[in-house]
Amino acid sequence: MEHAAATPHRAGMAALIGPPNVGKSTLLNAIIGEKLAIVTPKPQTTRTQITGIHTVPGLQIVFFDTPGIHQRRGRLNKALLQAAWQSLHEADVAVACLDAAKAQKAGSVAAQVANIKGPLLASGLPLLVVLNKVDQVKDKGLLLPLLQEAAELFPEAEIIPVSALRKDNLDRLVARIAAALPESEPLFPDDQISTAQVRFLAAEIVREKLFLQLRQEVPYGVAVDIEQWEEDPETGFTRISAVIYLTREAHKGMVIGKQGQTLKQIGVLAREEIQELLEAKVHLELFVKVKEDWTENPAMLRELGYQL
Ligand SMILES: Nc1nc2c(ncn2[C@@H]2O[C@H](COP(=O)(O)OP(=O)(O)OP(=O)(O)O)[C@@H](O)[C@H]2O)c(=O)[nH]1
Ligand SMILES: [Mg+2]
Repeated sequence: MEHAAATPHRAGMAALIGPPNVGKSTLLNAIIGEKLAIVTPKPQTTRTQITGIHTVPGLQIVFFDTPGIHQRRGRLNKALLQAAWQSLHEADVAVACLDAAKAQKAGSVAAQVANIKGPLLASGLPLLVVLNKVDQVKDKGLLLPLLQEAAELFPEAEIIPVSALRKDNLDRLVARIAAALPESEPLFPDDQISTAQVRFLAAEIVREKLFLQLRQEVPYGVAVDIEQWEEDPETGFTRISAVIYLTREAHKGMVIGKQGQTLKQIGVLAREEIQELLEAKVHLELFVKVKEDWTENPAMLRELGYQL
Protein backbone atom coordinates (compact mmCIF):
# COMPACT_ATOMS: atom_id res chain seq x y z
CA MET A 1 0.00 0.00 0.00
CA GLU A 2 2.90 2.36 0.60
CA HIS A 3 3.63 2.33 -3.11
CA ALA A 4 0.03 3.16 -4.03
CA ALA A 5 0.61 6.90 -4.02
CA ALA A 6 3.35 6.61 -6.66
CA THR A 7 1.01 5.34 -9.40
CA PRO A 8 -2.05 7.43 -10.16
CA HIS A 9 -5.49 6.00 -9.51
CA ARG A 10 -7.37 5.13 -12.67
CA ALA A 11 -11.13 4.87 -13.07
CA GLY A 12 -13.64 4.87 -15.90
CA MET A 13 -16.20 2.99 -17.94
CA ALA A 14 -15.64 0.10 -20.31
CA ALA A 15 -18.46 -0.94 -22.66
CA LEU A 16 -18.69 -4.58 -23.74
CA ILE A 17 -20.04 -4.46 -27.29
CA GLY A 18 -20.62 -7.32 -29.70
CA PRO A 19 -23.05 -9.60 -31.49
CA PRO A 20 -25.58 -11.61 -29.46
CA ASN A 21 -24.44 -14.77 -27.66
CA VAL A 22 -20.67 -14.16 -27.82
CA GLY A 23 -20.38 -14.23 -24.01
CA LYS A 24 -20.46 -10.56 -22.96
CA SER A 25 -22.54 -11.26 -19.87
CA THR A 26 -20.45 -14.28 -18.95
CA LEU A 27 -17.37 -12.08 -19.21
CA LEU A 28 -18.90 -9.39 -16.97
CA ASN A 29 -19.85 -11.96 -14.33
CA ALA A 30 -16.42 -13.62 -14.51
CA ILE A 31 -14.53 -10.38 -13.95
CA ILE A 32 -16.81 -9.14 -11.15
CA GLY A 33 -16.95 -12.58 -9.56
CA GLU A 34 -20.72 -12.41 -9.03
CA LYS A 35 -23.65 -13.27 -11.21
CA LEU A 36 -25.03 -9.87 -12.16
CA ALA A 37 -26.13 -10.48 -15.73
CA ILE A 38 -28.21 -13.45 -16.74
CA VAL A 39 -26.67 -15.90 -19.21
CA THR A 40 -28.41 -18.30 -21.58
CA PRO A 41 -27.47 -20.09 -24.81
CA LYS A 42 -30.14 -18.03 -26.61
CA PRO A 43 -29.28 -14.84 -28.47
CA GLN A 44 -30.54 -11.50 -27.16
CA THR A 45 -30.61 -12.52 -23.54
CA THR A 46 -29.40 -9.15 -22.24
CA ARG A 47 -31.87 -6.33 -22.77
CA THR A 48 -30.49 -3.35 -20.90
CA GLN A 49 -27.18 -1.87 -19.84
CA ILE A 50 -25.97 -3.72 -16.75
CA THR A 51 -23.13 -2.25 -14.74
CA GLY A 52 -20.52 -4.34 -13.00
CA ILE A 53 -17.94 -2.48 -10.91
CA HIS A 54 -14.45 -3.95 -10.56
CA THR A 55 -12.46 -2.27 -7.80
CA VAL A 56 -8.89 -3.13 -6.76
CA PRO A 57 -6.24 -0.89 -5.19
CA GLY A 58 -5.44 1.88 -7.66
CA LEU A 59 -8.16 0.93 -10.15
CA GLN A 60 -11.90 0.99 -10.70
CA ILE A 61 -13.45 -0.25 -13.95
CA VAL A 62 -17.16 0.27 -14.42
CA PHE A 63 -18.16 -2.33 -16.98
CA PHE A 64 -21.28 -1.96 -19.10
CA ASP A 65 -22.73 -5.23 -20.27
CA THR A 66 -25.00 -4.52 -23.24
CA PRO A 67 -27.57 -6.21 -25.49
CA GLY A 68 -26.05 -7.96 -28.51
CA ILE A 69 -25.97 -5.92 -31.70
CA HIS A 70 -28.31 -7.42 -34.29
CA GLN A 71 -30.34 -6.36 -37.29
CA ARG A 72 -33.79 -7.47 -36.28
CA ARG A 73 -36.81 -5.25 -36.50
CA GLY A 74 -39.36 -4.13 -33.96
CA ARG A 75 -39.59 -1.59 -31.16
CA LEU A 76 -38.17 -3.82 -28.45
CA ASN A 77 -35.21 -4.64 -30.68
CA LYS A 78 -34.72 -0.95 -31.32
CA ALA A 79 -34.66 -0.30 -27.58
CA LEU A 80 -32.02 -3.01 -27.14
CA LEU A 81 -29.79 -1.46 -29.81
CA GLN A 82 -30.29 1.95 -28.26
CA ALA A 83 -29.13 0.61 -24.88
CA ALA A 84 -26.00 -0.87 -26.45
CA TRP A 85 -24.99 2.23 -28.43
CA GLN A 86 -25.81 4.50 -25.50
CA SER A 87 -23.35 2.47 -23.40
CA LEU A 88 -20.65 2.96 -26.00
CA HIS A 89 -21.41 6.66 -25.97
CA GLU A 90 -20.91 6.82 -22.17
CA ALA A 91 -17.73 4.72 -22.13
CA ASP A 92 -14.03 5.62 -21.88
CA VAL A 93 -12.93 2.36 -23.50
CA ALA A 94 -14.68 0.06 -25.96
CA VAL A 95 -14.26 -3.70 -25.65
CA ALA A 96 -15.44 -5.47 -28.80
CA CYS A 97 -16.42 -9.04 -27.94
CA LEU A 98 -16.35 -11.80 -30.54
CA ASP A 99 -16.89 -15.57 -30.48
CA ALA A 100 -13.67 -17.36 -31.46
CA ALA A 101 -15.37 -20.74 -31.84
CA LYS A 102 -17.99 -19.36 -34.21
CA ALA A 103 -15.33 -17.46 -36.14
CA GLN A 104 -13.22 -20.58 -36.44
CA LYS A 105 -16.16 -22.52 -37.88
CA ALA A 106 -16.89 -19.69 -40.33
CA GLY A 107 -13.19 -19.32 -41.14
CA SER A 108 -13.42 -15.59 -40.42
CA VAL A 109 -14.41 -12.94 -37.86
CA ALA A 110 -15.75 -10.67 -40.62
CA ALA A 111 -19.43 -11.57 -40.22
CA GLN A 112 -19.28 -10.83 -36.49
CA VAL A 113 -17.78 -7.38 -36.87
CA ALA A 114 -19.99 -6.28 -39.79
CA ASN A 115 -22.51 -4.42 -37.62
CA ILE A 116 -20.12 -3.06 -35.01
CA LYS A 117 -16.94 -2.03 -36.79
CA GLY A 118 -18.19 1.31 -38.12
CA PRO A 119 -19.64 2.62 -34.83
CA LEU A 120 -16.65 1.37 -32.81
CA LEU A 121 -14.16 3.16 -35.03
CA ALA A 122 -16.36 6.24 -35.26
CA SER A 123 -16.56 6.45 -31.46
CA GLY A 124 -12.88 7.38 -31.36
CA LEU A 125 -12.54 5.44 -28.10
CA PRO A 126 -9.54 3.31 -27.22
CA LEU A 127 -10.50 -0.16 -28.43
CA LEU A 128 -9.71 -3.69 -27.32
CA VAL A 129 -10.91 -6.73 -29.21
CA VAL A 130 -11.72 -9.83 -27.19
CA LEU A 131 -11.86 -13.21 -28.90
CA ASN A 132 -13.90 -15.20 -26.38
CA LYS A 133 -14.65 -18.93 -26.07
CA VAL A 134 -11.10 -19.97 -27.02
CA ASP A 135 -11.67 -23.07 -24.85
CA GLN A 136 -13.89 -24.31 -27.68
CA VAL A 137 -11.10 -24.02 -30.24
CA LYS A 138 -9.25 -27.24 -29.60
CA ASP A 139 -6.44 -26.69 -32.10
CA LYS A 140 -4.85 -23.43 -30.94
CA GLY A 141 -3.07 -23.08 -34.27
CA LEU A 142 -6.48 -22.25 -35.75
CA LEU A 143 -6.66 -19.14 -33.58
CA LEU A 144 -3.71 -17.45 -35.26
CA PRO A 145 -5.38 -16.56 -38.56
CA LEU A 146 -8.38 -15.20 -36.64
CA LEU A 147 -6.14 -13.04 -34.44
CA GLN A 148 -4.39 -11.77 -37.54
CA GLU A 149 -7.63 -11.03 -39.34
CA ALA A 150 -8.96 -9.14 -36.29
CA ALA A 151 -5.71 -7.17 -36.10
CA GLU A 152 -6.10 -6.16 -39.75
CA LEU A 153 -9.71 -5.12 -39.24
CA PHE A 154 -8.81 -3.09 -36.15
CA PRO A 155 -5.20 -1.98 -36.66
CA GLU A 156 -5.19 0.28 -33.58
CA ALA A 157 -6.58 -2.32 -31.22
CA GLU A 158 -4.96 -5.03 -29.18
CA ILE A 159 -6.58 -8.43 -29.78
CA ILE A 160 -6.99 -10.52 -26.62
CA PRO A 161 -8.00 -14.19 -26.72
CA VAL A 162 -9.91 -15.22 -23.57
CA SER A 163 -12.26 -17.78 -22.15
CA ALA A 164 -14.85 -16.11 -19.95
CA LEU A 165 -16.16 -19.51 -18.97
CA ARG A 166 -12.78 -20.75 -17.73
CA LYS A 167 -11.60 -17.30 -16.63
CA ASP A 168 -8.56 -17.57 -18.90
CA ASN A 169 -6.55 -14.46 -19.69
CA LEU A 170 -8.97 -12.11 -17.93
CA ASP A 171 -6.11 -10.55 -15.93
CA ARG A 172 -4.51 -9.41 -19.14
CA LEU A 173 -7.80 -7.99 -20.40
CA VAL A 174 -8.33 -6.07 -17.16
CA ALA A 175 -4.75 -4.74 -17.26
CA ARG A 176 -5.19 -3.48 -20.84
CA ILE A 177 -8.50 -1.82 -20.02
CA ALA A 178 -6.90 -0.22 -16.97
CA ALA A 179 -4.06 1.19 -19.07
CA ALA A 180 -6.58 2.89 -21.36
CA LEU A 181 -8.59 4.54 -18.57
CA PRO A 182 -8.12 8.12 -17.44
CA GLU A 183 -6.51 9.08 -14.17
CA SER A 184 -9.41 9.56 -11.81
CA GLU A 185 -10.58 8.98 -8.28
CA PRO A 186 -12.99 6.02 -7.86
CA LEU A 187 -16.47 6.75 -9.17
CA PHE A 188 -18.24 4.40 -6.74
CA PRO A 189 -17.63 3.17 -3.18
CA ASP A 190 -15.18 0.26 -3.22
CA ASP A 191 -17.74 -2.26 -1.94
CA GLN A 192 -20.34 -1.50 -4.62
CA ILE A 193 -20.41 -4.05 -7.44
CA SER A 194 -23.35 -2.77 -9.50
CA THR A 195 -25.89 -0.02 -9.86
CA ALA A 196 -28.64 -2.56 -10.57
CA GLN A 197 -31.52 -2.76 -8.09
CA VAL A 198 -32.29 -6.12 -6.49
CA ARG A 199 -35.84 -5.91 -7.88
CA PHE A 200 -34.44 -5.76 -11.39
CA LEU A 201 -32.00 -8.61 -10.71
CA ALA A 202 -34.85 -10.76 -9.34
CA ALA A 203 -36.97 -10.14 -12.46
CA GLU A 204 -33.95 -11.03 -14.60
CA ILE A 205 -33.46 -14.30 -12.72
CA VAL A 206 -37.06 -15.27 -13.50
CA ARG A 207 -36.51 -14.34 -17.15
CA GLU A 208 -33.35 -16.45 -17.28
CA LYS A 209 -35.17 -19.53 -16.00
CA LEU A 210 -37.91 -18.91 -18.58
CA PHE A 211 -35.41 -18.56 -21.42
CA LEU A 212 -33.69 -21.76 -20.37
CA GLN A 213 -36.98 -23.68 -20.37
CA LEU A 214 -38.48 -22.31 -23.56
CA ARG A 215 -38.00 -23.06 -27.22
CA GLN A 216 -36.13 -20.70 -29.47
CA GLU A 217 -39.05 -18.66 -30.82
CA VAL A 218 -40.70 -17.83 -27.50
CA PRO A 219 -38.13 -15.78 -25.52
CA TYR A 220 -38.30 -12.58 -27.57
CA GLY A 221 -41.93 -12.20 -26.50
CA VAL A 222 -41.20 -12.79 -22.81
CA ALA A 223 -40.94 -10.05 -20.20
CA VAL A 224 -41.05 -10.22 -16.42
CA ASP A 225 -42.43 -7.48 -14.23
CA ILE A 226 -42.25 -7.48 -10.44
CA GLU A 227 -45.66 -6.33 -9.19
CA GLN A 228 -45.28 -6.82 -5.48
CA TRP A 229 -42.30 -6.91 -3.14
CA GLU A 230 -42.91 -7.07 0.56
CA GLU A 231 -40.56 -7.90 3.36
CA ASP A 232 -42.22 -9.35 6.40
CA PRO A 233 -40.06 -8.34 9.37
CA GLU A 234 -41.72 -10.92 11.62
CA THR A 235 -41.09 -14.03 9.50
CA GLY A 236 -38.10 -12.66 7.60
CA PHE A 237 -39.75 -13.73 4.33
CA THR A 238 -39.73 -11.54 1.23
CA ARG A 239 -42.95 -11.99 -0.73
CA ILE A 240 -42.52 -11.35 -4.41
CA SER A 241 -45.19 -11.45 -7.12
CA ALA A 242 -44.05 -11.33 -10.70
CA VAL A 243 -46.01 -11.23 -13.93
CA ILE A 244 -44.67 -13.05 -16.97
CA TYR A 245 -45.84 -11.28 -20.11
CA LEU A 246 -46.16 -13.20 -23.36
CA THR A 247 -47.08 -12.00 -26.82
CA ARG A 248 -49.07 -15.07 -27.85
CA GLU A 249 -51.81 -17.16 -26.30
CA ALA A 250 -50.15 -20.20 -27.89
CA HIS A 251 -47.03 -19.64 -25.74
CA LYS A 252 -49.01 -19.78 -22.53
CA GLY A 253 -49.28 -23.54 -22.62
CA MET A 254 -45.53 -23.87 -23.12
CA VAL A 255 -44.76 -21.64 -20.15
CA ILE A 256 -47.28 -23.27 -17.84
CA GLY A 257 -46.72 -26.86 -19.00
CA LYS A 258 -48.70 -29.98 -18.20
CA GLN A 259 -50.48 -29.50 -14.88
CA GLY A 260 -48.44 -26.38 -14.34
CA GLN A 261 -45.19 -28.34 -14.10
CA THR A 262 -43.05 -26.04 -16.27
CA LEU A 263 -44.09 -22.87 -14.47
CA LYS A 264 -43.61 -24.60 -11.15
CA GLN A 265 -40.08 -25.63 -12.09
CA ILE A 266 -39.28 -22.10 -13.27
CA GLY A 267 -40.58 -20.79 -9.93
CA VAL A 268 -38.50 -23.23 -7.88
CA LEU A 269 -35.26 -22.46 -9.73
CA ALA A 270 -35.85 -18.70 -9.67
CA ARG A 271 -36.77 -18.67 -5.98
CA GLU A 272 -33.60 -20.54 -5.01
CA GLU A 273 -31.44 -18.02 -6.83
CA ILE A 274 -33.35 -14.97 -5.57
CA GLN A 275 -32.94 -16.30 -2.03
CA GLU A 276 -29.18 -16.42 -2.54
CA LEU A 277 -29.23 -12.90 -3.92
CA LEU A 278 -31.25 -11.48 -1.02
CA GLU A 279 -29.82 -13.79 1.61
CA ALA A 280 -33.40 -14.13 2.81
CA LYS A 281 -36.26 -16.58 2.52
CA VAL A 282 -38.44 -15.80 -0.47
CA HIS A 283 -42.02 -16.58 -1.34
CA LEU A 284 -42.31 -16.21 -5.12
CA GLU A 285 -45.61 -16.11 -6.98
CA LEU A 286 -45.63 -16.13 -10.78
CA PHE A 287 -48.55 -15.07 -12.98
CA VAL A 288 -48.75 -15.42 -16.74
CA LYS A 289 -50.46 -12.77 -18.87
CA VAL A 290 -50.78 -12.42 -22.62
CA LYS A 291 -50.22 -8.88 -23.94
CA GLU A 292 -49.97 -9.33 -27.65
CA ASP A 293 -48.39 -6.05 -28.53
CA TRP A 294 -46.07 -5.40 -25.60
CA THR A 295 -42.91 -5.61 -27.72
CA GLU A 296 -44.34 -2.87 -29.98
CA ASN A 297 -46.20 -0.79 -27.41
CA PRO A 298 -44.17 2.26 -26.31
CA ALA A 299 -46.07 2.81 -23.05
CA MET A 300 -45.73 -0.82 -22.06
CA LEU A 301 -42.05 -0.91 -23.04
CA ARG A 302 -41.38 2.13 -20.87
CA GLU A 303 -43.30 0.59 -18.00
CA LEU A 304 -41.06 -2.45 -18.26
CA GLY A 305 -38.01 -0.23 -17.98
CA TYR A 306 -36.89 0.02 -21.60
CA GLN A 307 -35.64 3.36 -22.83
CA LEU A 308 -37.04 4.34 -26.20
N1 LIG B 1 -17.39 -22.54 -24.13
C1 LIG B 1 -17.63 -21.30 -23.76
N2 LIG B 1 -18.90 -20.86 -23.69
C2 LIG B 1 -19.09 -19.57 -23.32
C3 LIG B 1 -18.02 -18.70 -22.98
N3 LIG B 1 -18.55 -17.50 -22.65
C4 LIG B 1 -19.88 -17.63 -22.78
N4 LIG B 1 -20.23 -18.88 -23.17
C5 LIG B 1 -21.58 -19.40 -23.42
O1 LIG B 1 -22.16 -18.69 -24.49
C6 LIG B 1 -23.57 -18.54 -24.29
C7 LIG B 1 -23.94 -17.06 -24.36
O2 LIG B 1 -23.36 -16.39 -23.26
P1 LIG B 1 -23.84 -14.96 -22.80
O3 LIG B 1 -22.88 -14.48 -21.77
O4 LIG B 1 -25.29 -14.98 -22.44
O5 LIG B 1 -23.66 -14.14 -24.15
P2 LIG B 1 -24.01 -12.59 -24.45
O6 LIG B 1 -23.00 -12.09 -25.40
O7 LIG B 1 -24.18 -11.86 -23.18
O8 LIG B 1 -25.41 -12.75 -25.20
P3 LIG B 1 -26.59 -11.63 -25.38
O9 LIG B 1 -26.93 -11.08 -24.04
O10 LIG B 1 -27.70 -12.44 -25.95
O11 LIG B 1 -26.06 -10.60 -26.33
C8 LIG B 1 -23.88 -19.17 -22.94
O12 LIG B 1 -24.34 -20.47 -23.17
C9 LIG B 1 -22.53 -19.17 -22.24
O13 LIG B 1 -22.39 -20.21 -21.29
C10 LIG B 1 -16.68 -19.21 -23.05
O14 LIG B 1 -15.67 -18.55 -22.78
N5 LIG B 1 -16.56 -20.52 -23.45
MG1 LIG C 1 -25.78 -10.90 -22.41
